[in-house]
Amino acid sequence: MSESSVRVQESTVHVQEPTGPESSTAPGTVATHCPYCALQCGMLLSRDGAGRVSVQARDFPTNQGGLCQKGWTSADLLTSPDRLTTPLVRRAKGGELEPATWDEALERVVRGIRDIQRRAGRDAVAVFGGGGLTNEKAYLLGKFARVALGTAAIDYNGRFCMSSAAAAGLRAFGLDRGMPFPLTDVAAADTILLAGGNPAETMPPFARYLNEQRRAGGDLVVVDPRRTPTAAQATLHLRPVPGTDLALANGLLHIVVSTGLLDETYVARRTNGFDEVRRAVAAYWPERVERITGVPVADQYRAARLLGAARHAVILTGRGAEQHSKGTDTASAFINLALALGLPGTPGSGYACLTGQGNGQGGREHGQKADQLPGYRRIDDPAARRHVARVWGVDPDALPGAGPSAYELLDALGTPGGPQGLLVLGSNPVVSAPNARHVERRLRALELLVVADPLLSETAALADVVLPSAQWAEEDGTMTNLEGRVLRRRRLQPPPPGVRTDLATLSELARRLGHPTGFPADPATVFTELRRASSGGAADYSGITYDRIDRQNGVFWPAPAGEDTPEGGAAAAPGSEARARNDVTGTPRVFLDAFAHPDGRARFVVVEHRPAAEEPDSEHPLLLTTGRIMQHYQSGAQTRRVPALAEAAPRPFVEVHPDLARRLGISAGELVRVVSRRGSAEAEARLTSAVRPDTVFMPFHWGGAGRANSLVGDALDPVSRMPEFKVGAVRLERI
Ligand SMILES: Nc1nc2c(c(=O)[nH]1)N[C@H]1C(S)=C(S)[C@@H](COP(=O)(O)OP(=O)(O)OC[C@H]3O[C@@H](n4cnc5c(=O)[nH]c(N)nc54)[C@H](O)[C@@H]3O)O[C@H]1N2
Ligand SMILES: Nc1nc2c(c(=O)[nH]1)N[C@H]1C(S)=C(S)[C@@H](COP(=O)(O)OP(=O)(O)OC[C@H]3O[C@@H](n4cnc5c(=O)[nH]c(N)nc54)[C@H](O)[C@@H]3O)O[C@H]1N2
Ligand code: SF4
Ligand SMILES: [Mo]
Repeated sequence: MSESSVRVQESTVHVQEPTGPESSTAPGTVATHCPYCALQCGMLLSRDGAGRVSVQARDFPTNQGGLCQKGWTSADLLTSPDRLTTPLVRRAKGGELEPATWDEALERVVRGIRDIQRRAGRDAVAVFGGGGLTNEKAYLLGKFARVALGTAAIDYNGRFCMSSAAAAGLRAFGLDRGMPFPLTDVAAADTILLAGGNPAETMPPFARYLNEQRRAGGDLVVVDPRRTPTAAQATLHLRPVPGTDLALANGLLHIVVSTGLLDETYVARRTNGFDEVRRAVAAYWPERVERITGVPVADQYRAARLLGAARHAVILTGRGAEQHSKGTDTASAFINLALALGLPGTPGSGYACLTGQGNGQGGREHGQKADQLPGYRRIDDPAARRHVARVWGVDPDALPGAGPSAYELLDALGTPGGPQGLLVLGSNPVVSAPNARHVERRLRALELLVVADPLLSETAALADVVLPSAQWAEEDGTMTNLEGRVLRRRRLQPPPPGVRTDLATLSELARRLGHPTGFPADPATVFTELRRASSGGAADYSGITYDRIDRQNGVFWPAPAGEDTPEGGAAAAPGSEARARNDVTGTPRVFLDAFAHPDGRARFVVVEHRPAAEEPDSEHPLLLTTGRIMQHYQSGAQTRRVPALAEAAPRPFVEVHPDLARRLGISAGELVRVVSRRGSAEAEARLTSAVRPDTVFMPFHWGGAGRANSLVGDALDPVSRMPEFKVGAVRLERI
């Protein structure tokens, strides 16, 4: 790794001399992956004689020997004094959580479930999962809900993450693999347009690829209202008003058409529906787009030219473009632009969404989403129900239908007719859900809240029963990273006494609910069943085995059975050119020959700009946007407990432009109150010209008084049901 390639994040990426292949790992050492984000950086975990666990970077294709600070401090949580080592039970409503035996805790859960379901029906018990769970856990959780509980009410935090891009990908391509090509293609592109992503902080080792790309003469266009560390490295930084990316993307497409940059051959050969889109974007002339977005006309032309002139170009979206009440349409607008330029399915080019959670991709494929069955099958598809019911040994008619989406599920908790019991596994919605004060009230209204977590998260603290879960270094399984590459998570050591793996917990709960078989606790057994259940589905894992993953540095889905050999080829189009260009690792590149719609073509979708659900007014004159900082992960339940990270980023803050601060009399470091129509949050004012003077930015990693989600509203995207995390109206008050 040369010195300049770590320039952006010298302080944030820790590059080590890469270690050799995992076959050379010493006893007490395992080759695994980081527990946090979707980059799933390769790491070696070693335990010394005193039981201390150390982390070493491993040379894996996605991280090339780099880890961010979260990765290299990840083992600290294994021995954290905050770790739960015994179940906790609240024996009286309003009482305290007290230590209990597993038997007492599980009996309480089972009795609670039975009481509620007897009285209020099966759907009165709900499940809330997480995109950080292994494929095995996500699969078993979905089966547990549909078979052991028989409830339709299951959804997960991925709904808050990439659901808009997934919905847009499905409608355009007929398939949602967030990144339909390997990450290395991004680094090799002549031009990259990145809308609403800040990988310098959210995926630092990947941001090094972007540096390499520019060193090699490539161009990077970043679309972000803030001048982030990523934007600071861009050839061109477009700073739209939050919530206006759709208009910007339509405007870029307008320029592509008007300046002859359209790839007419590709559009004719590989797509449908362009004429309608061409007519629609005619209304997005550059001056109008400048009025809506604030992006100067000249910059719009420059961005379109950089994309249009590139031999290989990649368009990427992150949460900044997607987490809106028009997030699906916004992702569609960027996909339209990519299609007009002939990028998707062209080797070296493409459109991708940067999936965020550790198993954000796999987590959405195996059935913890309200409308899905394993293999990315639709729960309302009779053939899918028959297939999965056969694997599960149940009657297809006994499988519930689609349930409510994440926020709608949380919103209904404890209401008449809504769920009275909830099992949470792998999420901390008290901090991370929108309209969080309301969600907290709904959670408190439940008759039975059960949370399985390694730590007493803010959500676990409200529970009636808390079940201590094993951590990543204490379990085996698979994760599917942002590229659609299925990886092995390997166990270094058993969980501490008193702690169980989530699979063991689900297995035992199912047994006590009357299902002595069908819920194995062993990950390899679960994976074997998952392969069968996914077989023939869009996300086909049937040809993936733990061994094959080991041999091939991961396997990209789809990977149908019959190709389970090192010589096995791509699945997308057997015998085709695509097969030859893909290789032994499953299907690194989908869409090379055909898209997944029945006619093999991609679809343009007409999308129109519309205002955010909430616009500034005289009482709430500022825009609020929310997101992440490098040191903390998500709700912060984990990273706030890692000493080095807590020290580096100890408290909530709000970024305020110095001009705005001057106007309001706010000085640097002062505690201020941010007020929205839902409530308020207190945070330290951080003065920086990186934010627009009309916008403030808050990270969402803290609960309590500094909780950003106390401010966020309940507007949802009509297609994906994604909340509007990225734009709202607020005012600032001095305290
Ligand atoms: N350090 C860290 N890394 C993480 C995570 C974490 O919590 N912490 N979480 C992981 C997960 S689950 C995810 S989903 C990813 C998310 O990764 P990113 O998408 O990179 O993260 P965000 O900070 O949510 O949003 C990115 C940018 O969107 C910008 N933005 C805000 N509003 C708008 C808008 O209207 N338009 C545009 N174009 N941009 C806007 C923000 O200024 C921000 O810089 O990160 C993953 N990696
Ligand atoms: N305002 C605002 N809000 C947002 C966002 C935003 O940009 N702005 N981003 C949204 C996005 S993209 C996401 S992905 C969500 C994420 O939000 P959350 O779902 O709250 O994410 P985490 O903090 O990762 O929660 C994981 C919880 O599960 C526990 N856990 C970790 N691993 C395991 C495991 O293997 N088993 C079990 N049982 N528990 C485990 C952790 O200790 C933690 O308590 O937040 C969303 N909320
Ligand atoms: S970039 Fe993501 S996967 Fe890599 S070390 Fe950091 S948190 Fe872990
Ligand atoms: Mo996410």
